[in-house]
Amino acid sequence: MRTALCPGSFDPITKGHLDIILRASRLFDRVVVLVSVNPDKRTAFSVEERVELIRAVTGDLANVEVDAYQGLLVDYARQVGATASIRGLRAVSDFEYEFQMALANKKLDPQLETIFLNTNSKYMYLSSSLVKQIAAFGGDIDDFVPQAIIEPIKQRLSKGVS
Ligand code: COD
Repeated sequence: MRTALCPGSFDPITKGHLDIILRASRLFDRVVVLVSVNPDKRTAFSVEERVELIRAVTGDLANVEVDAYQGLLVDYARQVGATASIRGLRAVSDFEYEFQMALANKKLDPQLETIFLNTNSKYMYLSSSLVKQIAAFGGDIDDFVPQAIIEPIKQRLSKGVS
């Protein structure tokens, strides 16, 4: 059985993330969406909230699981027998960061491959930060996050982004 990870902050999950998860689920037998710690980001949603939001929109994908982990990605990958980490690439601006991370992970564990899926052109501009900013100012996020989580996100962020 081939297992892949879709790691990220998912603060919160967007339609861009979901598109990558969906496509990964067609390529691998089992996909674990992993809420991980990015030390460079201060998150608005707790780990539990992010996991819950992802579960709410991936429940219909039979081979997709959601988990959270506080350590190194390579350690989690070994624990669950994952052979690939799937990352989404939006624009050239993503590349340097993604490339650095892929090379570091390869150094830490040569068995773990990083696979890049290009963004769906519909979601090229989309990021969690954009969603948080628009929702915090009462804007319409319907085009940016899946239907099932629009209200929870709006309610949570209407009091302002931390
Ligand atoms: N279209 C397509 N892909 C997208 C879109 C979009 N609109 N928006 C985001 N994505 C992609 C991102 O490019 C990324 O690949 C993925 O979705 C998740 O994005 P984020 O922003 O939620 O996640 P990041 O980049 O903050 O995740 C970084 C990790 C948390 C995975 C990283 O810091 C990590 O692995 N942490 C664990 C500790 C570790 O092992 N560190 C060493 C790494 S070298």
